[in-house]
Amino acid sequence: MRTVLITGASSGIGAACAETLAAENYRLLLCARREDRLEALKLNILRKYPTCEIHIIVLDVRHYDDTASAIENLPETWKNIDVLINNAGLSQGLDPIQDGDIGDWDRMIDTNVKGLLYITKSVSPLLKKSKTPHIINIGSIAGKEVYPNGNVYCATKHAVDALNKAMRIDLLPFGIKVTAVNPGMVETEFSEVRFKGDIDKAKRVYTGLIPLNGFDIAEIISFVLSRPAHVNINDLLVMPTAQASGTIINRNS
Ligand code: NDP
Ligand code: 8X3
Repeated sequence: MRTVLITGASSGIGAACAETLAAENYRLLLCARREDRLEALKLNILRKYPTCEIHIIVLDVRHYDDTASAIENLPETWKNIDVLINNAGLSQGLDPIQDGDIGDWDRMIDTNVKGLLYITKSVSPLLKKSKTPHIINIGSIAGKEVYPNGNVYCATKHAVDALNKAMRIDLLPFGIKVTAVNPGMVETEFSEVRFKGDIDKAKRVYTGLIPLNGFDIAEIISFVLSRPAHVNINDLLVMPTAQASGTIINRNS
């Protein structure tokens, strides 16, 4: 039975990964800041899969000391981590660079880049002991191209792209698989967070097309994780059929 640690498990792609991997007999370490959401997800999964083992980690990945000590203080039975899904992340604001909000920039850089690094550094020693170690980094189409007003969010996802390649090199001697999964538009709480609770504005992002949903991404991650030991998918870009690039979208599909 493999153990997976999922960051950003309280919502969207991370929550869908938790449910999908529970169905495949994974033991789940669920990490996010909102404990009530993680508890609700745990109950929901246990209703469907009563024998699933689940441990909750309430954590803000922006703080290195908290991250390191949360991993260090895991019960011994939860230290056999096989898979890390670096999914926690966010976008804040969609403004031209000259009007950008410093707080927004800090939150994105601290979460999407530094948080990903902190959790990876903390979990890597445990992954080295696994027979089937694998890190999945959730990047984005925003890590492959830059779109108007995407500036800092795009920069953080380009950093994830670079770190994915760097991890692949540095962790190669330990047999740790490293994969980037880069989605286009996925309807989650992402746009609500980007537009700071403006639900109408968030909904308009997905008007006139069928976006991806969290389970579309979770199924792909499940496929990536189920390849034979000698096969690694390095980098994967997935978009709704109605999306051709960060900005070219067919809204009448
Ligand atoms: P959601 O807003 O639905 O989920 C984001 C998750 O990240 C939440 O569980 C949130 O939990 C967690 N999170 C945010 N900040 C922190 C933090 N400081 N510490 C710990 N956890 C944190 O969005 P998505 O599911 O869409 O996003 C997941 C990932 O997918 C992100 O990295 C995003 O950039 C990426 N992505 C999303 C796309 C989309 O269109 N939706 C497309 C491409 C990539 P909590 O608030 O409880 O801490
Ligand atoms: C999220 C998708 O298109 O807003 O990473 O960059 S997008």
